[in-house]
Amino acid sequence: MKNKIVLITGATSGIGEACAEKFAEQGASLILNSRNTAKISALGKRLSEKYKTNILELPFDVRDKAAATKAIESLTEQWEKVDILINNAGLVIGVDKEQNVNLEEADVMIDTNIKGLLTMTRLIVPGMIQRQRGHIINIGSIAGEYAYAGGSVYCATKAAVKMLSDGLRIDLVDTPLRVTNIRPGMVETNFSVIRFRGDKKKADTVYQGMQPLTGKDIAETVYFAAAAPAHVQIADILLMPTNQATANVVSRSSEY
Ligand code: NDP
Ligand code: 8X3
Repeated sequence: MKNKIVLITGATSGIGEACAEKFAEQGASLILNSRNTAKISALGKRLSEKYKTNILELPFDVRDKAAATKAIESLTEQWEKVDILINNAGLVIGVDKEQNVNLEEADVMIDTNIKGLLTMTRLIVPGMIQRQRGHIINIGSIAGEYAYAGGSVYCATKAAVKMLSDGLRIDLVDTPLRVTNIRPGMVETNFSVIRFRGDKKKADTVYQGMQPLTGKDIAETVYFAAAAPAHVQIADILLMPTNQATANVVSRSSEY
């Protein structure tokens, strides 16, 4: 991964942070994004000291098209040739039934998980085509395949990520660019804390009696796809804990 530039959205927590660690360890230069400037700086400092790798801090909200455009247009020659875009920023809020959903919260999920991902793709991929080099790795979800109670808006956004990934792969078929959709099942990160609007106790119950995946497990899979030889396109990976079978079929009987 030496000399590769990797842009990670949502890099300051969970899966994004684990990807940042993995790619830094492998010598890539990193562009770190999320909305939290202080967290980006702390992560950037930690990774550059530990791995002596180049880091660019690029805070913005992926929902804000103008801010995203300004940030990408501000990239200097050293940073503008992004090799790998990891579209990871995303979230779920609430477990409300579809008929009771808070429409503002639904907008946040749709604007982040679908429109933010599309904005980043639109801003980065034309340059990759010009350079005839690049890999777009979208973080989808098992939730894009199976709807579950109280999750329909989130599930719909991740179904959209699958279609945006498949569609982009078709649109880039005559180029050397690759598109990967990574679809994790349950991963213990800050994800469920956000889902339960900051209630950590409730979030912990999601993973009780079973061993969830970690951000590191997903980062290893993302790296596997990124490190495959140029003629190999890992199109889609569904991975989940051993005791999970669908989005909501989980065995909690195991002794973990
Ligand atoms: P975390 O909550 O731990 O991390 C989410 C990251 O996204 C944070 O860095 C957050 O930082 C950032 N983020 C959120 N909104 C925005 C925004 N508008 N603009 C820029 N950055 C943003 O969750 P995960 O690591 O679990 O989630 C990462 C991805 O993985 C998401 O797309 C999620 O849907 C997906 N996923 C998660 C699974 C799980 O079980 N955890 C399973 C399957 C998929 P900040 O809020 O500071 O901006
Ligand atoms: C997160 C996975 O199915 O637990 O994308 O909501 S799920």
